[in-house]
Amino acid sequence: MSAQTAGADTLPYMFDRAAECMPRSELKALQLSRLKTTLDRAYNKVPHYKKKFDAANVKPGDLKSLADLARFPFTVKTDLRDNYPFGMFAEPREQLLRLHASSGTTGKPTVVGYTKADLNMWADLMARCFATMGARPGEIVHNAYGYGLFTGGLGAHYGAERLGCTVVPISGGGTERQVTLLQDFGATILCATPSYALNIAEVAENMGVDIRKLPLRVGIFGAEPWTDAMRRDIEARLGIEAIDIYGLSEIMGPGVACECQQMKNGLHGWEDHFLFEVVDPDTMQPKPMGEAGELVITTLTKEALPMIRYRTRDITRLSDEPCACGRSHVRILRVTGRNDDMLIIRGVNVFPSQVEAVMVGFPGLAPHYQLVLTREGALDAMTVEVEQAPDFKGDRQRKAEEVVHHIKSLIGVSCKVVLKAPGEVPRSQGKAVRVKDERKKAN
Ligand code: DLL
Repeated sequence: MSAQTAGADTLPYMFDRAAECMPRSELKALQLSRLKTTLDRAYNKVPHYKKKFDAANVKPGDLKSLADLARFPFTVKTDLRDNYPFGMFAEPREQLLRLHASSGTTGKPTVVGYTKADLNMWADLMARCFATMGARPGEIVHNAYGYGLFTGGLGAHYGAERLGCTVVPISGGGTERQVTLLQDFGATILCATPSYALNIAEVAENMGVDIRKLPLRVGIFGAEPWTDAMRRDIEARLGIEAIDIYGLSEIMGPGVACECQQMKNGLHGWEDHFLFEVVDPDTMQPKPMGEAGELVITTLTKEALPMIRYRTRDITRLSDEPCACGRSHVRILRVTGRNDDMLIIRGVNVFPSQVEAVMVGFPGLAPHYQLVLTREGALDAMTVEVEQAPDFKGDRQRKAEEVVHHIKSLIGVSCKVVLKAPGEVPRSQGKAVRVKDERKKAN
């Protein structure tokens, strides 16, 4: 594959125009043939899939159309845990060039593996994302995603190199040094979690560095849910354009989908390599295009770890409306949260991102917050701990009450709000911890 510049037409710069603008009928035909190969690979090479398909009484040969995929069983995170460490691999371990894993704080880690072809495909798709989000060959990419077992650091690293960028592999942490290197090297692209980007902005301010005056122009942010309110705040604080990128280790890592710089209105999901479905998480029935539900992804080209109908737990909607950027792939409309992150506060369902959307940008508040869960009798209660802005001079109690009313009127949930002094809410080095669960201690 090679990078292409815009021709006489008005299409933007793309890394792989033939794939990104493929007519939908061609995309569907490609998906069907790749899906057949993937189902064969899974059934014949992974005992877990053979057992699951046999139990559901389906064979790879039963797939005649894309709609037939609905007959095949789902795959869930515990399937990876139950087959720890290498039981889900469709290739002998000797054929794998790399392993990544989740942290495993709630049990055994989930392990994912890549063949040479898988790593190649990942680098190509990440290069495609970088170009889609506005990066160009020759730019300096400051990569503050964590390097290590987490897929963010190395995933972004090889994609940026593949596009022809100069990578600064700084990883997360050591924030003052990050600011110094942003000044000294003059990176134009920043890769980080949105919460860590805010941390960088704050440390720069404390160092007396006006980060908005640096050459930095685009931020490539993902790995955790974030809202448009947070986007506006980050853009103002860093003086950059903030763009959303999505991915998960079980499917590949970062680069499964990303926004285009032109529209920033939904993340193009690369349908030549993945098949996207949205299902009702209670009934597991497919949802029509445009309706919210759980995102389910099937890999179409992965060798080492084919994933059949993987339940991501991420809540989103799909859109097949054409995008003005010219790319033909379906869009994932922002991941608003995970269904396992949903809180039920005094009977009201609420996602942390809804609270974020209300608070970020609220006058007098800084964008640093945590939600503390406690038990009051039989019900869960929530205290929002949010920092006051450093220049806030008003009455803290009154400000807290204002926020309580605002949350109640916009999302219908009653909670307590505690205004914290600047610096009191822990800062993120990677994925932010938004919820502190103190319910178990109380029991
Ligand atoms: O977070 C991969 C990644 C790295 C994506 C860097 C983007 C940038 P995991 O650690 O396996 O992989 O976590 C995957 O993070 O299922 C979502 O719940 C969440 N997530 C990732 N990107 C976004 C996003 C990486 N843009 C889990 N918006 C996913 C909301 C996101 N949630």
